[in-house]
Amino acid sequence: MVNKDARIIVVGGAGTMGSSTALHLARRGYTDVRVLDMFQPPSANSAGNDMNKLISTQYVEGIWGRLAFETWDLWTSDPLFKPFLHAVGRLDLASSNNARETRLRQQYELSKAHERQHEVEWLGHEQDIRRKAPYLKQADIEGWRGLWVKDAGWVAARDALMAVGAELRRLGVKSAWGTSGTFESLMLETDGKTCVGVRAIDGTEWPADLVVLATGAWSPALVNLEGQCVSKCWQFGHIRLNPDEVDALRGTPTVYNSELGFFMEPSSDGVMKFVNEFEGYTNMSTCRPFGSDEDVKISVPRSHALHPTDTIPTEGLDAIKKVIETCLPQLADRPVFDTAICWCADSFDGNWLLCEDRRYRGLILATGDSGHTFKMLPLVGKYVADLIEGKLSDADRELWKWRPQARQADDTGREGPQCRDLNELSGWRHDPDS
Ligand code: FAD
Ligand code: FSA
Repeated sequence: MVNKDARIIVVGGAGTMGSSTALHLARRGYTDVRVLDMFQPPSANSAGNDMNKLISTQYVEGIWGRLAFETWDLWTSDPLFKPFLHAVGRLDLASSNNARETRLRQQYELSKAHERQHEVEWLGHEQDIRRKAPYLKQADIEGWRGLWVKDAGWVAARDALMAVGAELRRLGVKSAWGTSGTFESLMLETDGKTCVGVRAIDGTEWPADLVVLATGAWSPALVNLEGQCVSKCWQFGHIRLNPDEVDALRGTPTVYNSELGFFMEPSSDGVMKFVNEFEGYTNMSTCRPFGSDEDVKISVPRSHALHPTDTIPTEGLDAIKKVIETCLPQLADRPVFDTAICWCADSFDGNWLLCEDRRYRGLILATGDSGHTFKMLPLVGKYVADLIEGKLSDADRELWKWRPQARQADDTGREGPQCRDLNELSGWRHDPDS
């Protein structure tokens, strides 16, 4: 059991899992919590630093089904999070009669039967889709089918991260940003097995009784995770709408198609984000994570915040334009601006790596992803705090355990073939000196 006055450091504490962890710890009365991060909230390096993110409760089955309802309940009730939820519903669509459609149909059947989820509708014909979503009247959706779910929508992601950061300050959580907040290594006891703090890249030492590593896509490059997570990136871009176009899309359900991409209504000042869906890219590089006694070649994030002249691969830009052309052809002539790459640390099975590190006593890992942890912002820290307090259920502990042996399972929880490397692609890298 950890005492309430234990010194707890959360590395990555201005990101999604880290700020949620610090929030839950502070709310439970821990008095000496400090967040470290390269950037202050909303961290410019966080995958969550984005105008909006999808949220949905349609998964129903398994762990993500349970978590989706739990997090929905927090977004709809917790005064800290409520202002950032836009419960506009979701259209989850498949372009053709394939496995994806079968899965959506299963989700529909399961949802109808679920005690919590009756407000779903099967849209078995493109006319059903257009009736539900008149804003898709010009869309090229012949043969599309899918699901409408009411308890879904989007969250104002960057604003929510910022609000959590402000709440952490109000609750007395300490912080360090910039070079003194940037993790370089763990500090270990002479036994080499007990973690006693964190050393930052400027040499600052932060002694701690407990360290939580919640560094998202950077985690595998910082601490040797023995291949359990792979950093991968996705991309997005924006277009500008006039006030009439904004009005026409206001409050409309989010649109998602796993073979194409997704979008949400524009902001009130006319900025609309589009994301293409695909299997992600790696950025293979040489590095030496803490705990590794030799250099390793793994995927390492190259972030937009640290490389602001980078854009996105040409094929990615084309794929984003295809989402617009297909769904909202009347907007297809708009220039796509503010394109950026965004990084996640995918675990091989799509579940969190949320456990005590077996190698270093006093180190908790709160990382691993499957691309939908932003919607868990109000919730994920509860589970980290439960882990710290020894309250995690056996089933959850088993699901999120340290599990390098299971890497061969070959179940990424993702669709699509093996992903490609950014360095094979053109159009995105614009180093000022090249
Ligand atoms: P992050 O939020 O990225 O936090 C990691 C933190 O670690 C950052 O603040 C970073 O600055 C910090 N850090 C890194 N290195 C160091 C260091 N050396 N020292 C100190 N701090 C460090 N999820 C959804 O739920 N819905 C969506 O619609 C959705 N859309 C997405 C779209 C895109 C294009 C992408 C890329 C992701 C999307 N996601 C979505 C996924 C979601 O953003 C991630 O699952 C989530 O943000 C991951 O949280 P995290 O805490 O693990 O990482
Ligand atoms: O339904 C969702 O919440 C989609 S999350 C969005 C997403 O694009 C992933 O689908 C993608 O694979 C990647 O992780 C980026 O985020």
